Amino acid sequence: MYTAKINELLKQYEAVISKPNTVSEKFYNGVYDRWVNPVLTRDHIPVFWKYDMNPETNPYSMERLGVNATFNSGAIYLNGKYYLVVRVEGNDRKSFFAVAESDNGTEGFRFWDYPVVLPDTCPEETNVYDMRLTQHEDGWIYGVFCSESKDTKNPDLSAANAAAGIVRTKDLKTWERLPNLKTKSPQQRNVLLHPEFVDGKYAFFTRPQDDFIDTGSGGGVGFALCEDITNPEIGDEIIVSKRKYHTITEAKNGSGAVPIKTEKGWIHVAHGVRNTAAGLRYVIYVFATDLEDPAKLIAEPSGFFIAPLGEERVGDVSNVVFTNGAIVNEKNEVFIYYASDDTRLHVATTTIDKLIDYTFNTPSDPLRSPDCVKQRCDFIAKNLEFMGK
Ligand code: BGC
Ligand code: BMA
Repeated sequence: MYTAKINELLKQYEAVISKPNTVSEKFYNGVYDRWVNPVLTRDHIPVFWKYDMNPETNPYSMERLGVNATFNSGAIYLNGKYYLVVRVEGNDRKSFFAVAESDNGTEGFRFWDYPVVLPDTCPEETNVYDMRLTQHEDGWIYGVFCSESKDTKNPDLSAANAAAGIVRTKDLKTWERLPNLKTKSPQQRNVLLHPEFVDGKYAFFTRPQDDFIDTGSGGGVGFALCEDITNPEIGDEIIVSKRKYHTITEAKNGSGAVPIKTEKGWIHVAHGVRNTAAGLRYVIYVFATDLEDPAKLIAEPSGFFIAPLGEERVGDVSNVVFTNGAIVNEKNEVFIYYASDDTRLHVATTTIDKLIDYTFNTPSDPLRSPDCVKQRCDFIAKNLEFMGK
């Protein structure tokens, strides 16, 4: 019924999906494990999304609608299964969302037959990406994502506007679209909904920015409350995790995964960006906020948590790791889904205990070389004493 080539592609696809994954032995830091294989690549895209399967209309077994990349994914754990809402990018550069499901979170991710079909409510919207999935205490699962539109007032062809799009669902199948979040800042990216009410209100972590690319006066990861989620609007944003000179967040930073609740505080796995002669370098960092006041910073370990390593360094947008999803299962195992280079998706695994230890016992950034040397010398001195030298 299929051509020999299509049969071969179907076999190759099954081989990719059923390939076992293992913890990498090349990498160790005691904080988290890296895994050998990416959990999702463009080879995980079903053959029938790309090829016309019918030999009569596709005698050459030719790809008709290619897929370029599978990356920045929202993540959620439901009924013992691991679900990702993946950013899939077609060869046409447009992104869309698709659900992939796995039994154990580190391998076997398989896309559902159809991508997510969002209600098409914004005629000017050109691209959507980077959904954060929040299991909210109001009973809904919210997806907050970047809704990108052409800036028609600016003659520059690349001028665009970024806003926070909001959808909600109960089953990842039927999605209700709410209006885009209204904020005082001209643009927004990397917005997510906090899982709990704060002072009886919905709470958003934001990333105010003056321009589409440059954050400008936007000082970092922001926070604001919202009265009505069906008519979502926020007032002034408090800056929770600041952008700082000569750190990993100098150019930009932004929320990543939905905050993880622990006995010591909310742990945020976010991203920081610095500029280099080779372009922007994106790394993942961690900070924590207060359980009572989720806008209050209580810990910020120095430096990056995950930086692009080895093969992760090269892709469509090289020197980038980015996260917008993590899962904690009932064994308190933590799965951090991070993409490299806007190309493929990986997983790093750790536990809540280790994440707490990392977050609260890693020293903070002294911000100046002389103070960093002092920090390291004190550290060495303690060790040498312990070592009896
Ligand atoms: C891309 C995003 C990118 C953003 C800012 C968008 O057009 O789709 O991946 O983060 O531009 O560079
Ligand atoms: C951004 C993000 C991501 C992307 C990154 C690197 O601003 O929102 O979509 O991974 O740039 O291109």
